Amino acid sequence: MSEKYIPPKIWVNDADGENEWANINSDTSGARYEKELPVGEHSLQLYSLGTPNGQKVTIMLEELLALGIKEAEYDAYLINIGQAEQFSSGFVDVNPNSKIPALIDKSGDTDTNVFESASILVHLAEKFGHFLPASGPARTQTFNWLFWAQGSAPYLGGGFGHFYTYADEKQEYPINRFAMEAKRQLDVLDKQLSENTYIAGDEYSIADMAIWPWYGSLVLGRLYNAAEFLQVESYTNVLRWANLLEKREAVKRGRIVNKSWGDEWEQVVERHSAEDIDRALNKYILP
Ligand SMILES: N[C@@H](CCC(=O)N[C@@H](CS)C(=O)NCC(=O)O)C(=O)O
Repeated sequence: MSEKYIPPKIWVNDADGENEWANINSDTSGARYEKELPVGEHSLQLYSLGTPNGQKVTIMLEELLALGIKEAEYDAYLINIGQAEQFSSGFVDVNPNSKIPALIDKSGDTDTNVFESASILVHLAEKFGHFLPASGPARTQTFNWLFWAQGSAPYLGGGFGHFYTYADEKQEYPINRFAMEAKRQLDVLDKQLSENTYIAGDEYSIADMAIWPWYGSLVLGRLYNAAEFLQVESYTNVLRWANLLEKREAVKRGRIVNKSWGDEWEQVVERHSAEDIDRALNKYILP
């Protein structure tokens, strides 16, 4: 444990150290350099990375394509956040918050920039009329759980994941605090899924797509290598649901888009057509 920290009267940014993010994080926003984003041929242009927040959107796009909606074709470009690509002038024009995922919808008279993963999910759901009930209690339930995901996952990612996996030094206090919260959240989901097939009820929705990449991946042992630490096997309903979604073709496809790490078959660094994903999946070798 480091020596006792006493906050100074005024905070100053003296972040340094071995942590790879120390030189990327900053206390100011906005573009750090001039560079335009590439633009492909489809009307939906996605700028993202295959992290859970990125996967939400590519799963949704693949689900729409699986329904035969050709207008959901998209170009997905990689934004390497470790190389500060989220701070290019082009990316900041699409998302002033400099975080993936970000989308440009070019199908209208003027281009629409859409940022925040939940906003992108709602935009696509409303544009194509799928995965978000049009009205009534089912729509409210879907929003309840969609917003739950947006409010809760930062405690799992920025809280638990950061201190358990990424921080230079393992510290008991934050790991305890966020492990407690991550387990509480899993328990919330487990109770909800004990009475419902999907998160918001009987129907698969954008709430499932927002929650699965975080909590599904966690219980399937793919996130932070923390399955044993958090005893994820005790959340049997979350596991049942995570496996149910895992079997969906669109989930298999969407979760590997804009991924530049892992096994060869799960890396689709850029996606411009269905073949880009097919090619990667064909490299999958059964264990
Ligand atoms: N609330 C945002 C969170 C997005 C987010 O945190 N993205 C991370 C990657 S998962 C990012 O781009 N981080 C880069 C940075 O913080 O500089 C959303 O849901 O879209």
